[in-house]
Amino acid sequence: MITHPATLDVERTAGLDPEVLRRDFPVLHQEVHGKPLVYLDNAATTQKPSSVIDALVRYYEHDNANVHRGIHELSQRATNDYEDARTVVQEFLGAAESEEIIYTRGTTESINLVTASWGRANVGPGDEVLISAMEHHSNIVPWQILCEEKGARLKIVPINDDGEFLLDEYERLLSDHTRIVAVNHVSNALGSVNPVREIVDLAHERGALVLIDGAQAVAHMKVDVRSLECDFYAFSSHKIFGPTGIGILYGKRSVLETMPPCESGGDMIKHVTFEKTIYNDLPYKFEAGTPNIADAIGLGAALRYVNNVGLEGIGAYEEDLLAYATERLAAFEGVRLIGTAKHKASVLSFNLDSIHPHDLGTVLDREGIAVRAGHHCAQPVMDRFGVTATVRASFAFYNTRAEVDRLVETLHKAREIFA
Ligand code: 7TS
Repeated sequence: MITHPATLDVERTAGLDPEVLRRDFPVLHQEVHGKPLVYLDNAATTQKPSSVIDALVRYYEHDNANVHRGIHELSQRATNDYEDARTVVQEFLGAAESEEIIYTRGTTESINLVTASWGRANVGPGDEVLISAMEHHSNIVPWQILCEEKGARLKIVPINDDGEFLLDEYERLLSDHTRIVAVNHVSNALGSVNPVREIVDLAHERGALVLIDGAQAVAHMKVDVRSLECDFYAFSSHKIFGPTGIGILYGKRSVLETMPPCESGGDMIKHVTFEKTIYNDLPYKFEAGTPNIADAIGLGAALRYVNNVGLEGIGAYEEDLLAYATERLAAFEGVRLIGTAKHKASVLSFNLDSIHPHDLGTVLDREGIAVRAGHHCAQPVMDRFGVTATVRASFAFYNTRAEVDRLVETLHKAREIFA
């Protein structure tokens, strides 16, 4: 029985109206296999509003030039817009300075930058790196490679049966050998929201740094890196309504300044002779070569869009939608929810009877419903819950209860097909 309130608390959601906002997203208005598209794969990538698409078109139609080089008008416009976007990111994350914002290709590259630069310089034999049992592969493998190379130990903070980070176990695993803790803010496979503030405090007490993988957080909640006091924060533009191929590594200036460059070449230098190279200042020290100018500008447009909608309203609206979807699926015979943490954001992973998630995903697709089926690049999470894969519905503020209802109806159909 559904006990969820029939209407939304409009005050909490700051009047967020998904039907109005959907008009900003051209891709949502289409039929797939003859049915209206229901896009529930936002954890994989989000759709783009017209303002982001327009920013890309405008840049290529009017301003395209290389940055930090030319004195000509177009190069100056490109440089201004590229650097303006960096300031938008700085304000969005609450960072103290725009020099602490480094453009990367995405979360994966941001984490690899930290392991390759900070890691190589600071992790040695006998040192320890702590990650959690619910990390995406991109926050596991780079640390694994670093630890193998350096003779360091990778330690894993366990999670409970609801998919919650175990703070007391974490405290026990922290030691004077811990150099860095790397955890996600929100798990992409489970939706758990992790107690990052406490994680940072406990790590700092032991003199360890903290990297937060914010790939699944930034589109759903307000993040303030200064109040979190984390040393690094990484996210991808494409998961927050911006273009693919661009992302961010925030780093505290005091940490970034001690780090050697990662990639080298043009733009990251001040002066080059065959004898010696003087590196550029932050953030350029970490941005070798011609950057992804257009997509950085697109990311700026995406964050402006999100600011206009308002993250508080987005968070409250999505919390309501997730609670509604959770209630409907929990009441569905044969559904096993994977990830039932008390504090969750926008992700609903599940299995239905013994139907293979890929088969279920295919039935949903034939009804125009896009979900992800698989291990979600988090195989250790699948192992933890004794499954090889799940079906994952993941929400954005443009999703509606009516779409959740269509998901549930289609699951009934699937059950009949596979009975
Ligand atoms: N960290 C988390 C928590 C993620 O969810 C992802 C991508 C990444 C890192 C890597 O981000 P990228 O932009 O560099 O690829 N997660 C997913 C997902 O859940 N489905 O597709 C990609």
